[in-house]
Amino acid sequence: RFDYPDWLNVGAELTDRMVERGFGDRNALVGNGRARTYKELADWTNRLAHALVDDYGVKPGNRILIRSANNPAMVACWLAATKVGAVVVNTMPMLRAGELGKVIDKAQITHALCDTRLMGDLVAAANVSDYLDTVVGFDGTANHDAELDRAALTKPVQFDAVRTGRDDVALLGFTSGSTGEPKATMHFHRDLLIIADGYAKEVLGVTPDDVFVGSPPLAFTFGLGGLAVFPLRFGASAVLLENASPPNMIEIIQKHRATICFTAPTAYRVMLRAMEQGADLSSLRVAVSAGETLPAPVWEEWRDKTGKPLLDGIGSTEMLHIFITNRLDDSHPGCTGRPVGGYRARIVDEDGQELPRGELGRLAVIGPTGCRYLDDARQGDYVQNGWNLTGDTFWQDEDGRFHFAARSDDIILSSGYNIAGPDVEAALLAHDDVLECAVIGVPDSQRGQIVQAHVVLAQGVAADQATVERLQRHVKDTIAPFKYPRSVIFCDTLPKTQTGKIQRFRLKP
Ligand code: 3SK
Repeated sequence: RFDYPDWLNVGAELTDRMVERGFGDRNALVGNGRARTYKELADWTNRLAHALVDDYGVKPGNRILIRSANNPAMVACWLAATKVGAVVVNTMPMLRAGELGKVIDKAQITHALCDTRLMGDLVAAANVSDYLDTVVGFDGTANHDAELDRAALTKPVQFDAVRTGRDDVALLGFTSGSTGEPKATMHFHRDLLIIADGYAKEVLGVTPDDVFVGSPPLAFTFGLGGLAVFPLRFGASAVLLENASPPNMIEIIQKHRATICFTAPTAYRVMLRAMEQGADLSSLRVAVSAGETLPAPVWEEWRDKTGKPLLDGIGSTEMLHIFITNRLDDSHPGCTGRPVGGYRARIVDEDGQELPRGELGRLAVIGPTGCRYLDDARQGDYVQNGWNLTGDTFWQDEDGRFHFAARSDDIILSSGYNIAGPDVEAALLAHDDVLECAVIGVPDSQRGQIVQAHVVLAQGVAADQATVERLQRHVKDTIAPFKYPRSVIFCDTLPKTQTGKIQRFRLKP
């Protein structure tokens, strides 16, 4: 299915090869007030590649850290580092020196490319690192006015990309999962094309006329795929936003007539409210939701307002991108869909035995981009007999579609009932008083565990006992009453990972 030449460099594939294929004059990346064509991107990345080799001594196999918000310069640095055969670790601007230090040590980073606006924490981490000795600043704005930009300016626009093997590691994706301790997943040059030639082609049907927009950081493989690899693989364009708050995204979708959006359910809820105030999001041909479960009411309201489905899917940094998804012509509320071509999935018990349709169990998936942790004993927990165990509890219906129940850690056992926290969350989110919520199980002497909801209230709603009782009544009226939250705690925010996933484990007593 995915047949690539032995020698493959994904940086060259997404730039020089696209120019050779006739896309040179089309816009590739837009950001910070400027658009770059494929030809400009190819030239830019080739100059940067020369600078990395000639001025900073980068060698194939060196590990390079990139630190930036989402902008075209970050993508250019990633492509250039990939062209020189380096292994790239993209990181998020929010990381502080301590967190960067862990990444640097784990990945044995020797070189770092950093937006000059974000130097402080990186320099602090470099000062105490045994590995990192070269930190180079680049200009993340459109001015090209930093050390790396100046070094690249005088270099030729032709660069022979290093002949990497298709199974050479190109990317280390870091994940803290929902449990805190960082792991690095290795992905090959070919993996980055597989997610485009699989998911993006088959499910999104990307064409050169598509304009991508979205919120996930490029440092998260969800964002790197959705906002760089997918558009560049098909001659489309991406608008990159340093600030991808929902209001900003809404403005950009309207301004650029974006056609494909990647973001999480909370942002789609804000978009739905904005449509009621007159926002025109009709240019969106596909809206992809992932990172958190998509509550059925949000799916339904989106379909009612736009006439199109919100495409829910599940991916992971371990698998690189989305591996089970709804389709544009086969999308259902509260359902994650079917495996992407090339992947297989099944539901298994604790011993890895396949369970009958309808039964709750562990999701196991197998496919071409499966998990390979860098030097981590947890490899054997995640991959068993070739099957990747994602840590999610799912069930499969009679038609073979997969349905998310909960993260396996988020199943609550109360008075003999198995309660999936996300069911209770979906019921709460359907109430206008609730902006965000997270549901956990807490120990209880009578029931083993009880359901506890942590709720961020919508503006102006009183955090009082009357609201608690209103929400409890609402849950009992919406889903099986035994699932209602016996304990409700109001809070201003919920703890989240840098990629926006709610960290329910941090709410546990
Ligand atoms: O849902 C996720 O966590 C995810 C992670 C990596 C790539 C894609 C997705 C959707």
